[in-house]
Amino acid sequence: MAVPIATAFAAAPAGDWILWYDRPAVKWEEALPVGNGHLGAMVFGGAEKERIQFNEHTVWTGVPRSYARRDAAKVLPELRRLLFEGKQKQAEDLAMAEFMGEPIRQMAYQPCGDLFIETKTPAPAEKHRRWLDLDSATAITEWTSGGTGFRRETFASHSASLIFTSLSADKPGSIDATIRLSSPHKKHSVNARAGVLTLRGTVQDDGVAFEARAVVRATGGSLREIDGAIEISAADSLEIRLTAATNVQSWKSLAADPAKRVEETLARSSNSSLASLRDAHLADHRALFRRVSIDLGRTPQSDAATDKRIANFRNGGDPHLAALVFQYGRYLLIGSSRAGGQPANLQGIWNDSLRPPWDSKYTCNINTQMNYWPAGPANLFECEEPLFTALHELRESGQTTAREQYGANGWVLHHNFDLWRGTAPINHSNHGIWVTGGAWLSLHLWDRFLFTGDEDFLLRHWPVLRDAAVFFIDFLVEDPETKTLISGPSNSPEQGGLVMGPTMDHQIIRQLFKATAEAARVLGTDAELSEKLDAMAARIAPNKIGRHGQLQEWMQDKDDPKNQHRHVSHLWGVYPGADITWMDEGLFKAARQSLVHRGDGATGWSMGWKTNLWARFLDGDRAYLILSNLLQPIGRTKGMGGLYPNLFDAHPPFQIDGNFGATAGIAEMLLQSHIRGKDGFLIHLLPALPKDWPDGSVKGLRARGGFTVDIGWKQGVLTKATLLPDRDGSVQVKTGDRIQSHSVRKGVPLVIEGK
Ligand code: FUC
Repeated sequence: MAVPIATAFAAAPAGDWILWYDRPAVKWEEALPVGNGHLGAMVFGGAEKERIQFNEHTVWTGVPRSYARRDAAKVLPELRRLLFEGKQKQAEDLAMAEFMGEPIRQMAYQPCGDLFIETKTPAPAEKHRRWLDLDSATAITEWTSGGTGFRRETFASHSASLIFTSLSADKPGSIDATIRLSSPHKKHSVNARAGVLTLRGTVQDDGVAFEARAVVRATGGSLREIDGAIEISAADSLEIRLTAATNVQSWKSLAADPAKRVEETLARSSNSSLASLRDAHLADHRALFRRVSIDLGRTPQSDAATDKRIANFRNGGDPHLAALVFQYGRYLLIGSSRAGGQPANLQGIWNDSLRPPWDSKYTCNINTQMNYWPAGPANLFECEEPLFTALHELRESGQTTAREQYGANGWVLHHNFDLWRGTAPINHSNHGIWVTGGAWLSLHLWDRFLFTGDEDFLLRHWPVLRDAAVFFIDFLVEDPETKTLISGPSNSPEQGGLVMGPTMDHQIIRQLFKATAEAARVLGTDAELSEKLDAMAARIAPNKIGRHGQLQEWMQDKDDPKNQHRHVSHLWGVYPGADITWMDEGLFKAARQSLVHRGDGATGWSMGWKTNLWARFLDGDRAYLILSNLLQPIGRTKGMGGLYPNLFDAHPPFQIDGNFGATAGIAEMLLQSHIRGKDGFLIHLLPALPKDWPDGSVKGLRARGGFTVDIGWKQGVLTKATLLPDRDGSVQVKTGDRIQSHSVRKGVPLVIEGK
């Protein structure tokens, strides 16, 4: 039942996509994120004291290096022999001694600095309110003091590569402020000269060096430098332009000059007014953000402060919060992953800790992949570019690992990478030796091609896909018992220890082989390779149903129905893969049974995955149940994820993959396009609509086969859908139980009328 909420400050800021609060952030997870793919910032939104904690995407510990262990391949036959003989512990010990990467841990993403603005106000702040507007990608703080109204705005411009903060008041001459830069890194210095604050620092002596500059401009009043800070007196308004850069030239070199980079960036827009830069920022951001709109209904609850909405969500009556979370995931991807920058890491681009959880790096046995799940369906293709660039670098680094550690051709990536593109197995042999990280990520390239049909794109990335597959030609071995081809040594992330033949590996490698063979045919290249891959794909160990009616996670029928481990790796074939679909009743039922066994709770990202899985199982209410677990305030259920006040997803602690998993999950509940029929892709409209969203619409989702899709529904039933094809071809459309084939023409909308 819907419960009315009392809000301390009744007036919600105007706009559909607003996160808002009636008090400043105290904890980092209450602050509001802005980002441009190169720089990220967390805006605390205090009145007298503002803190803008910022990151630059290449500030990491460590130096360029290879992690591959030379000649490790010599112990590979012994590892396999031990595992085939059931001597897992011995194999893990041997691998710890002679097979793991060097060093055995990868490096960590780091904070860069903090911008502090202290504003002297005549009286204590009143009517304080702060918010983040996703549509303008701007964080705003307003308050009044002694009868004067103040407003601060912060946005991260991708076009100008800067973070802008402005402060204005509704009475002239009211701004008295002190501005400082600082950094949590021990080795740093700050100076203030000619209205510019310069922060210089190093992460470690021989490693990453960074520089940040804040250019301060005041209208009216006066400006002076004191003790490494800038003081503004009696100004009408104030503007700060912040940027940062490092000496990281590439994953292989520290030869760049941070000061030069920062100067060049600032010079590019020094003659542009804040208003024109804001216009450019809005145009850039909205070109991506506004591609998709969603309406799940709006109620009075939707006007409450965001932290109160999270607390109330379980009581029902606020479907708009799910829509907000959907758009927030899109916003976060735009903020943390833009061409030319690093891919979104475990915290996107936002991190304030020198020792972040899991180093805030790239865990790729689920997490990095999940970050990019929304890119296709939620129409943010460009945002995946940084990942694709990284794949080329990983290919290069992963070739060394493949050769040294497996005596194999092609490239391999285990369960993590970092700025230095480490690809070797790390942490511990019982889960670090997992060979399909690169294979899975390479399938993102193929999936992009399925969405767009762009052959130039496929050709550009062909070496990555090809060499990912080539590795497994050398790596797979024949299982003495079943005579099928199996993967190993490897692991079903992150449980069960080192094994031969985890199901997930087989699903991924089978799909990789088929995709690579098909890509070769599309490109008219490597005919021999594609034949070989097809033949080998048919010999890979098949999915198996076990004694509890479950899909087996391993070669042996040893699944424990009480096991509620967060990873649901063997369901990869259901989502994000398409190895198992509703068209294959037996395996589909077994996979569903496995998901029932795993339960509805778990970490944030695990619930993100399960939302997508229940959508693929065509169970909208169960998908919604998981989503509501994900949308609860963090800490309500012990050991489970949830949301922080700023809607960041909690593993816990903060890990951004759950945000992206939720966005992808909501898209997957409304539209699916992973099945390929004889007449092109099968586009399934409203495959898993929950009863909590009886009326609604979504516009601008993308479907494989090259369609932009708008869908409207009432009382749980499709009213109308429009599919706009970007090429000629054919498509099958499924609504309810009905499937119809259509031929389509580029640019000519296909309209599907509902009841
Ligand atoms: C994987 C997961 C953990 C965590 C880490 C970053 O190792 O098993 O739960 O998300 O990545």
